[in-house]
Amino acid sequence: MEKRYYQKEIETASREQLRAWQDERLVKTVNHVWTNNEYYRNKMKNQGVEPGDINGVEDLWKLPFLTKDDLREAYPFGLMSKPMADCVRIQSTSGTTGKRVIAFYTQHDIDLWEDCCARSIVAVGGTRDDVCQVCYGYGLFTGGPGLNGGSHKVGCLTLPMSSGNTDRQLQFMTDLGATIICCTPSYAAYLAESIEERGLRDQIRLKAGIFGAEAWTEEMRRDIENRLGLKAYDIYGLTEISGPGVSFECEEQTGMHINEDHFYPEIIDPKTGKVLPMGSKGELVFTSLTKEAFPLLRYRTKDICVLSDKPCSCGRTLVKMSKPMGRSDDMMIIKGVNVFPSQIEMVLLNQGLTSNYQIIVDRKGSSDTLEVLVEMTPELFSDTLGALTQKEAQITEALKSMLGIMAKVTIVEPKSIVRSEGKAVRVIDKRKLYDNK
Ligand code: DLL
Repeated sequence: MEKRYYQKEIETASREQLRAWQDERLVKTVNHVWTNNEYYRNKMKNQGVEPGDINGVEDLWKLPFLTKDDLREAYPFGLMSKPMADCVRIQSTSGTTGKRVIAFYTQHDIDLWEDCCARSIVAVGGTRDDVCQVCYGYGLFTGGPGLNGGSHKVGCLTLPMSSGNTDRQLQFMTDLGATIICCTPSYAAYLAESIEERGLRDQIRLKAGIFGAEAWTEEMRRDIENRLGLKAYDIYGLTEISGPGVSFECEEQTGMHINEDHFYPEIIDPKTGKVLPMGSKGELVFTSLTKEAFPLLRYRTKDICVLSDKPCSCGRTLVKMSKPMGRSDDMMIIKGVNVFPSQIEMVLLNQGLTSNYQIIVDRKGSSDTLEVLVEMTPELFSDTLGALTQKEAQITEALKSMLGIMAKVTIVEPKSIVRSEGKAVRVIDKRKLYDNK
């Protein structure tokens, strides 16, 4: 693929230049929040730190962390750092794990966020000749608006589909010859299935997919690439920090380049808060360097990953983050063992099954139980009952060697697991019901 960048001078800048931008922008951001935001000023005072103590990113450790609890406490306006009159938009999280987070944007904030999304589209080969179908949700969710703005900036013909209505998605995809698709990986898998069922594979022109907003494995990447005949690229982001495009994958497909001129990353030990050296696994923390309305300093994402500053063949000098290995939130402790849904997904796909699965965790007496429901594939459908039982036993064995604990595996009928149009809900943890009582 021809090497192309949306903002070459930034994406391929020397590390010294990047550091100079980061230092300067951090100092500016710290002064901005100190002057314009009481919540921050108090937080910094409590930590005994003043703007004069921060001369660059080497002083970042002096600043307090910010967590989702701060965002809840300051809800809705407490972390807004520009007058309401300067803000032009909000976006919000779905609020599944508590109160919603509302993020505010000035026009300048939106402009820079859309640049980040444009970098991702160009990195997957997007140009003004492309037709970009955006099927992330529009509205409060950042996925649709972010990629929509990025697609405009690149000059693609943008199809603002939003999520759902699969028949309409496929009609536009085929009639208009979409070449790039943006959606969650679970919805991409569902679209692939629907295309196979309708016999539309020959009419699909997709060359690249920009998939993110939820955890997905390399196995799932290969599955989607084979079934949709495209290259599948990862994109990461979170509402608090702006939305999609905090980091994005390039042609190497080995991790996501962080837009470090806007977001400064740190990896910390989630237990002690200690900053860990490059290459260590830990919790990702971001400091926004250019945001005006809703700047966040040292925001703990709860996403566990590894950073890498190894040179990339694409020519970008921006450090890369690995796929998040699950959120510290997502991690289940079952029978005392740490289990991530992604480990289960990896086993299922390696066993020739699909990503149509569900994990049910429960408690019988004082003991935890783990049940995995996975849908039959067409090949298994024709098998005898004996063969199915054998397959279940094989999966149970593979899960045991991956996780170290026993799971009850049931192969269920095709289409019996609900398909997702946005972020898939893979885990039902019934234990939470008892704990919340
Ligand atoms: O999911 C923003 C987004 C939209 C990203 C579209 C990519 C594409 P939130 O709803 O605030 O924002 O959820 C943020 O989703 O902290 C991660 O745990 C998870 N996440 C996002 N991207 C990825 C990814 C959007 N590529 C939370 N891989 C984050 C794994 C992801 N997890």
